[in-house]
Amino acid sequence: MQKIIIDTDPGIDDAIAILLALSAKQELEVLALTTVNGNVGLDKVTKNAFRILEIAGRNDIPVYKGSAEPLVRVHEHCEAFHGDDGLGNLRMAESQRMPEEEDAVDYLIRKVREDKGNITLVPIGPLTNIAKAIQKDPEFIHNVKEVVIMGGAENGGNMTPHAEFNFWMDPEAAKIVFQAGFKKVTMIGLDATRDVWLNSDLRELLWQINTPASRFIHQITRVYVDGHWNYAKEIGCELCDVLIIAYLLNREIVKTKEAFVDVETEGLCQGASVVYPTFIYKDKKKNCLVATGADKKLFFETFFHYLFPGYEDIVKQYNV
Ligand SMILES: [Ca+2]
Repeated sequence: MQKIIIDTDPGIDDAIAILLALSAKQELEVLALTTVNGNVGLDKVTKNAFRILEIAGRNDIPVYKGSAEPLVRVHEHCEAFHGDDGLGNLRMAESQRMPEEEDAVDYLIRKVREDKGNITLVPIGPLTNIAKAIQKDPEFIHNVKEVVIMGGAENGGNMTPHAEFNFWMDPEAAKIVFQAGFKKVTMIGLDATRDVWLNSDLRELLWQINTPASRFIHQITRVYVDGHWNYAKEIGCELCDVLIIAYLLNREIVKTKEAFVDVETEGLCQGASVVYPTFIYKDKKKNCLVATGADKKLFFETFFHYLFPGYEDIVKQYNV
């Protein structure tokens, strides 16, 4: 059993990632969700965290509210991709639950100290909360077991030609995380998430499976598919954050290489992750594993196996 804290900005792909994590009851213990400004503002993402937990029937999981702004900059959000509410504009009823009183950064620091070396951090939004925890507690990096990040890209961004959204939102925070010295960091960025594409057949399958979770995923991805079409004239959508959870469930899904990663914070390439493969740049000391690609078939088999058991075999019939 892996103990994880998901640091998240839900977000359509965040929502699906959280549902997948909660469906793997034997493999993942989700200790809490910590929220961060990202796809939409902090109040919206925090409300969305509760909505997702409601859908999953997991109102026992605490939600800690984190950073409302990046460390040093101000950015616009991503409503064009995720809807005005950040969750596909379904006009769902709001949960009556409230976030815990403790701030997300203080919670992260406290929780990993109490359970030293046993907790994996799973940031699937901008890295603001994690960077603040590093700055606030010198022991923090030593208490964390592992950090598995959705963000960055070795080859090509999605906000600019070089920057991926989460790193672009808060490049200073991303830089701090890579320089911090965690025992184990894995950066799963666009080089791998591009491989996990929800096509029209699979999305239709979710509708036909007809459970609250499958219909929810079908419905929230409507706006997301529209965003991909408007942006790049592509049909379907990329399940970025979901790949990170799938990787925790089966490490074979993502191919990685050892690298030294730094993050550009200024100029034309701000928010870009600069990846030095250590087998080429021998003077650079490895500070993470970088994902180079994903096994799409294995990803979707894992996705359906946990979330919608019995349907993983049907996936094989469709041209994933
Ligand atoms: Ca996210």
